[in-house]
Amino acid sequence: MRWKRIEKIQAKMKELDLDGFLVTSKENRQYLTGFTGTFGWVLVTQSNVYLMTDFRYIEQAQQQARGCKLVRFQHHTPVVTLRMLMEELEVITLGIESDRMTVDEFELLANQVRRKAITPLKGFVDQIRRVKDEEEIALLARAEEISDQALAHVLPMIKPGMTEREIAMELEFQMRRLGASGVSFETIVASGKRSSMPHGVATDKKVEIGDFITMDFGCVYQGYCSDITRTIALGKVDEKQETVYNLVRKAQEDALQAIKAGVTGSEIQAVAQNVFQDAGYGSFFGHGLGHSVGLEIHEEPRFSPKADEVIPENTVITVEPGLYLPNWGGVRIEDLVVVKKDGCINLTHSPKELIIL
Ligand SMILES: [Mn+2]
Repeated sequence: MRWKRIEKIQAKMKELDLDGFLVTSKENRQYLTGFTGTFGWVLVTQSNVYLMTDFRYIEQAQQQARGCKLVRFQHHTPVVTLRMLMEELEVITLGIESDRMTVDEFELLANQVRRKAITPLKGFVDQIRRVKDEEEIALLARAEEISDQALAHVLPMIKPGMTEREIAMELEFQMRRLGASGVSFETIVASGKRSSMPHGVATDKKVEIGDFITMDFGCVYQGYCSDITRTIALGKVDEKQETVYNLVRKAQEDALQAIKAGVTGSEIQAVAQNVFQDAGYGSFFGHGLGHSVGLEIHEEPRFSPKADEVIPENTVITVEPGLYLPNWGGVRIEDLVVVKKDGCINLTHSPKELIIL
């Protein structure tokens, strides 16, 4: 049980006059209870936390969700079980995760619970998840370390003729070997001209001498995601490749220097954008500079041109500038950092000088 997190939910419920808050999403369920099973609903009230799940997960829930009251879905459907529990607890007003529920689930719920008693809430738990606690930062650091170690292991294996898919598989295998439960998103390995596609997932293309190879990958470790990108060259580079690489590296370095609690996401975006602009490459960077990472790979807050909110201390966020020149290639470098009062702590330790294998 994560009491500090639950207390924050209960305080927000009080403000909105909610007797209960229903959690239906996997990540928020784990965040509030510790339970990692794929099926279960959580009902938070002012006095208790109820975890409803089925036969398959009872034993796991007992072990993981200590302090929760367990309710087994048995003779009734989940919505009927919930309605009965709400009656028993005299829960009248109910908040739900409007951004994590299907229309079908909502209709089923509204058939059981008076529609007027339901308050759809967007990002209710996510708002709290923006700032990571110590335990979360430790898990994110380990997840990122696993990715660092996998890259160090795989770099010496990369040879001309190896396919992008083979490189991706090696990275994924090493991360699993080091304790990851899986990948946090589909591994991107984009080489040669394909590296101009920011999200070019690995194909059967063979890597060749003179290619840039962009590897963007991450793992899930105890529920927490990692995210790293490195671009390396194979055999040799020409002058233009070196210029583009150094620009991306400078943009990232300047952004890293500027990050601290209290700045806005758009300010940091502008730092990187200005480096590219000044060099005449402004139009080749077209995505956000970074996103927060936690139980999900893409969380708020972000670095983007539209992000006007300030970044709070203990946000864990990526810094990933890139340049993409169509029909030529591209470079991206991505680190994961913890935002602090007067700077940031980099969780990524893979080298950033241009590696030519
Ligand atoms: Mn990323």
